[in-house]
Amino acid sequence: MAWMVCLPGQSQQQPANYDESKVPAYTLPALLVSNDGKEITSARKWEKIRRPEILSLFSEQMFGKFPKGDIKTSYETLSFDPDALNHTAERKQIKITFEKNGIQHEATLLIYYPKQVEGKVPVFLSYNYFGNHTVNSDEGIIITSSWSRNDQEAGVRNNQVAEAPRGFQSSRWPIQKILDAGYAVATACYNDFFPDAKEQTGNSILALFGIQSPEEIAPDGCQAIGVWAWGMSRMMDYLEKDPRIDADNVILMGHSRQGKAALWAGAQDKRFRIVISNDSGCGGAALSRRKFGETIQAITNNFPHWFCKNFNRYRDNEEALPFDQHALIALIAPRPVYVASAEQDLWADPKGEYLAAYHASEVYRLYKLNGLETKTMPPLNSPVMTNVGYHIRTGIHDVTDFDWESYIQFANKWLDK
Ligand code: GTR
Repeated sequence: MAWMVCLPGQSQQQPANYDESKVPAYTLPALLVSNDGKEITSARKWEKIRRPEILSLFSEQMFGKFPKGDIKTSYETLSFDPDALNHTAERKQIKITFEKNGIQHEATLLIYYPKQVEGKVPVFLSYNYFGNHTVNSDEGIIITSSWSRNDQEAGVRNNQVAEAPRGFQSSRWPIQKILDAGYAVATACYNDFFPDAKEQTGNSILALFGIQSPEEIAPDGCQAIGVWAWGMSRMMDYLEKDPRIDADNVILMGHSRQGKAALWAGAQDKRFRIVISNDSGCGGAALSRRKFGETIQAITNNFPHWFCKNFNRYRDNEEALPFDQHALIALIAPRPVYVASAEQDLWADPKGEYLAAYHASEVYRLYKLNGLETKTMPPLNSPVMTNVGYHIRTGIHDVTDFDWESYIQFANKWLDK
């Protein structure tokens, strides 16, 4: 079946550890001690001293910096249907054009608004993997990206390859359920910003800065994840201008590699009111030092175009990292954050995801907010909904109705509605 999504782990060459007893002993870098040894005892000190330190470490050592310089952005409404999805939704599609140095780059944003709610609505914002038309079989969705992982392997782009079938990702996008709960849904294909393959730098947003290949990127310059995170903020820029969107209540959700990008975007851009990491694993919510499942060695081998080159320093050298992924989650405080794992998704290290969220909770407590209280993971399918939310559900690496139902419940609980 040509359109089967490759399960994580299938393409790895390195043997992975799945034995809890072989997890090395490790010490996490302290969240509440500054680089020069000062104790961080208040939310104010966290925001003034420690948060900026951690943010620059992630940007210099892991995700990389987005290039400096203005980009001209314009928006064009490609279509508006006041009566979509069996009269339950309005559908809008917007072309966002980025321009610099005479080069243009486009992304297409698809938004469904719940018709039963008048005025401004909160929104779930999330990238899709295979093109907007794959999230629902709605014939009105403009085909945007024909990139697939298969195409990525082949290294060919648009038009030259078959399009992903309309609606084939709809099990991951219960749009009706989200609309019924009173939320809008906004999505664009992540390949619009950086096609997810090696050697695609020249087809990414980085080309606007004259960058055509990885060789032209500085050791602390961003690649795909940095660009995807940047793109999430650019979609947020549009949502802020949309009269139907309550831009104070934008929930950013990302699955897997996009979950890594969502955490990074949420860490940098405080406009995101809630951030959700679905099965984000290594380089996302999972602690690197556990070396359980996917490791820095494996991820940087398989995906050399995701992180900045400095991150290669930590291949099989996790102890040297000046942070671990609990610090990434902590950067989202005091905004609610939700980390979700799947029982069979061992490649993403569910326990490492839980522990990172648990350790990040320390920063939430500085704000007098509740986080995860215990190192023991909750039972299967039993979400914890403190300011740091968490669940581990039965099943594989995926996005399911259970995940979405939990995210809706979490948003209902924490948004100013
Ligand atoms: C895997 C990768 C993971 C995860 C996943 C996905 O191949 O090793 O880090 O991001 O893909 O994005 O589905």
